[in-house]
Amino acid sequence: MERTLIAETPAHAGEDVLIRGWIDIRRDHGKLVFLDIRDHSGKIQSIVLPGSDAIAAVADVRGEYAVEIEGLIKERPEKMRNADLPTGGVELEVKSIRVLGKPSVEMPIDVSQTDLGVNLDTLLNHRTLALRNAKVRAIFTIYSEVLRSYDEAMRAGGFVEIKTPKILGSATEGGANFFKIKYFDRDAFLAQSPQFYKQAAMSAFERVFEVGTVFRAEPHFTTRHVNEFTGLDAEMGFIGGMEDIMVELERTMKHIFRNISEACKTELSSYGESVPNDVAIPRIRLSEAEEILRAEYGKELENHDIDGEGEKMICEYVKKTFGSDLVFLTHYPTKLRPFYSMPSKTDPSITETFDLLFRGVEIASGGQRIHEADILVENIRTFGLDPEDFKDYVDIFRYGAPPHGGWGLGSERIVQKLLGLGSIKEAVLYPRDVKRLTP
Ligand code: AMO
Repeated sequence: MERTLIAETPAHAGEDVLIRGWIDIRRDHGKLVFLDIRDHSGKIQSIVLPGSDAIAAVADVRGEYAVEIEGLIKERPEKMRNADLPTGGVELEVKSIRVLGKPSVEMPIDVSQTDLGVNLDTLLNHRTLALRNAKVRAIFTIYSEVLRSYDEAMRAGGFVEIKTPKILGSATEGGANFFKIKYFDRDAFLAQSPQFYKQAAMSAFERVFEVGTVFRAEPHFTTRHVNEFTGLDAEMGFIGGMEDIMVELERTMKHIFRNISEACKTELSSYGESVPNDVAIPRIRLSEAEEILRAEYGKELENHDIDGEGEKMICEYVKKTFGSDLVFLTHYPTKLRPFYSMPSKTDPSITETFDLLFRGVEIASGGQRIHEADILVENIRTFGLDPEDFKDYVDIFRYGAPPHGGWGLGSERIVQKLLGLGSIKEAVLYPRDVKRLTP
């Protein structure tokens, strides 16, 4: 017999089917045995009757056994239907059951509970097993939809997908948060972003995007940093200014949220969350935000830089003033941005750059880049760096590059804030932090 997916069982009422899946929960009611079975498509209740041939085989079957079952799909009486399950109108009367794989150890956590109720360390130590829990799995169903929707939005906008090297001869984003690795007989660096390569690709394809691993040697423990994450990057040429980039990023975010609200209703509701509403994302200059923080919250910024607390406050202000869960902060000081950022024409002490904040946390940063080689070289020097170290990068702009810019968007932070997760690590399948390299 061919396998029937559990989601398709309602269409097979009155028929014998073969299903494969895990035992979600076993319940014994007198001589009756109830087994909830789940596969990748859904969940169904099955029943083993006392006189059936399967009753002996089911004797030692427990939760998380992988099984194959043949049985009869029966319509359930109206008053016994389970409205919470798409398959709640039917049940499977088990005729035979075969164990395909069984746990050989005591289960360290009970994944059948609605909420696992374990701390972050326990959750991550038992990550593979924890992923069998429906609520934990929901995070990654949504994550998968983020990736699919990003891809879809980018292609619809004429962006070409690229993959750029992650082993580099020099660090890209500057600062100290790079990983140095041994590369045969010399040193190499793990990519802190696809920045230089996406700009190089832009100079040929005009519009490119990348979904790629980003490595950051963040030595601290925070709720929003990991040492390895997946960046959703984009770069676009022939822009009139950074507004064009923000328009594109706003379009992309709205596409992602719209898809999630349609495709992931169950997952969102298991966290009691919904996607942001569709209002236009406000744009506020960082200098204005600084004023707002001072006036509304009595908060002073150090070096005109906004910290985590300031980001939370400004998001709260934007929510109550404009009804938006997202906000663009624009025109960051030159000193706070990488050397490739385009200085503003009217005031070179600020840049044509922005951050996108979502429910209190920065999820993206981007902006316009310097596209003239000589000005770039000068800026590299101003930043106290050696232009020789950036020769290949600067050369991109010696062959005629248009005004351009793009963004880097943190995929895991989108999901973290969307579901209100306490830590970004809950939204990373196997997170890496200072202490964690396993599982
Ligand atoms: P930036 O360094 O701001 O910009 O990174 C872009 C986005 O990546 C995410 N992010 C992180 N997520 C998890 N853990 C981390 N340690 C971490 N660090 C950053 C954030 C952030 O907004 N080249 C520029 C982008 C550009 O201008 O195109 C860059 O890398 O969501």
